[in-house]
Amino acid sequence: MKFHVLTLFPEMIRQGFGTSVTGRAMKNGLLALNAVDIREYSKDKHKHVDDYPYGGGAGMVMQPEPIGLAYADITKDMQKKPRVIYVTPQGSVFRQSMAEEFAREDELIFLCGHYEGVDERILEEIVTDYVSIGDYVLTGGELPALVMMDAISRLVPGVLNNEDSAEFESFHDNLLEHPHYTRPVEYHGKRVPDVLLSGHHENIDRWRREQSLKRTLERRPDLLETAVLTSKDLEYLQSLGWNHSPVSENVK
Ligand code: 9D3
Repeated sequence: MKFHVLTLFPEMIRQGFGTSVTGRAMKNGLLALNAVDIREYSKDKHKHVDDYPYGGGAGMVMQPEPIGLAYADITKDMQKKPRVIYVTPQGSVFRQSMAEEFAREDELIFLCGHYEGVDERILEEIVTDYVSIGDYVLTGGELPALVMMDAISRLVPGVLNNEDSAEFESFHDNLLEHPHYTRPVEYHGKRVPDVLLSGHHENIDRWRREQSLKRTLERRPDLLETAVLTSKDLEYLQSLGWNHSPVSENVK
């Protein structure tokens, strides 16, 4: 997977992506990053890339020409037009299913906006997907681009070690994970739950399942709407006071 990022802050993208798992995958040749400074495509003697909005109003708008030239340069040797993701608060909210879809591409282009926005004409010309990471206001699109690239990268075959990739392939029934414990057996007066030390695997599995259910009910009750639940699970949830009539297809 090759990521191209059109940005005014290429160093932020390189720093963020070059560390940890994605950095290692770049060294292994599984991932590649081309962080492109839009300012380098400005024809202005002061390297301006923005101007006042037609019609008036606050702030500045990124001009179409530098972005168009940077895009032309990136795509000049490509066989087909790549998907171009404009990261914007006005986009669809990024989901795991979108990460899975984007991970099937060979190359992706991210466009990061700054100022009040980007001239609509270049967006109409090159953008294929408008994507946000959620309903909060950030200072720019660089962190959202990094978030999406991280989520996409771990789905590229070979990027994760075998242990972690086997884990995400296993089916979790759309529930949150149970709590985890390691040594010591007592920390600040709190003991590891006895069941985990018992060696009784059936009891351990049931305890973990119940912890997952309890945690999901407390923290993400919305997930229970689409969770895959057994009749035993339903009984346990009802003992916690959950009242919801499930859709029969989701009952295991
Ligand atoms: C000043 C007008 N703003 C309306 C709230 C527009 C605005 C544009 C661009 C506000 C913030 C930004 C910078 N953010 C992004 O480019 C961005 C973003 C975000 O802020 N939150 C969640 N996802 C994304 S994707 C890109």
